[in-house]
Amino acid sequence: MQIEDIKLAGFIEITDKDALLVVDVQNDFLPGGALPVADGDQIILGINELISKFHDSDNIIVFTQDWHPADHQSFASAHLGKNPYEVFEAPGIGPVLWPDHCVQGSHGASFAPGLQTVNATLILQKGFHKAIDSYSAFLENDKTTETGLATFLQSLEIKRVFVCGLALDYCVYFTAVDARSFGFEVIFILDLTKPVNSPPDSVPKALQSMVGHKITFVTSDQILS
Ligand code: VGL
Ligand code: ZN
Repeated sequence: MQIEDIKLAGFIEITDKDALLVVDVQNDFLPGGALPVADGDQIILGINELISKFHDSDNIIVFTQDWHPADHQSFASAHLGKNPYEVFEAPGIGPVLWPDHCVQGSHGASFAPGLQTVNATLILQKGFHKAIDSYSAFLENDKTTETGLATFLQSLEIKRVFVCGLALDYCVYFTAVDARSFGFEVIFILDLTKPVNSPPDSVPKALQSMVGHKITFVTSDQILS
């Protein structure tokens, strides 16, 4: 399954039970960054427009930041003889190892230039446990440790989340699927996300899985306020 094969839902109106989740739009995931996503910079203006819509209607807006200690076990550099993007599986780590990226407090971990974060309701940092990665904004990769986001959104009576950001096949994908498992409806904004494409089948797998999890797909021009 490819992006072109996804069936779009049509127009969707934002209600007061909706939150916007902007996932990991950080320097290291932009072209030229440590873990570059092709055209990752091309989604920023569109995300800003969506942020404005959610802000104008007084909706919840959550930003996440990938936020790793310098010796994080998802980095190839933490494993003797291993290279970035090499296949690697350990509890809470994998399916591949990464270049050093989004180190806490670094320029690479900062939000992308121009991203409108001033109206954030919550900025959630994740991936800070040295031995456990967290692709998802809801649940760390041990599939047990919660980030607190589900409880936060539930306490605000949010029923549906709109997800966008970087990268389609990792943090946005796992955030979308975990949102479903916590009982939220999920609107996946296909034109406001870009993939890492590693390993090479990561995108078709992620798309297939999201279809199976009853996630709704739209493009940003179909979102009405
Ligand atoms: C991500 C790989 C490693 C992401 C984060 O934000 O999608 N991908 N860390
Ligand atoms: Zn990471």
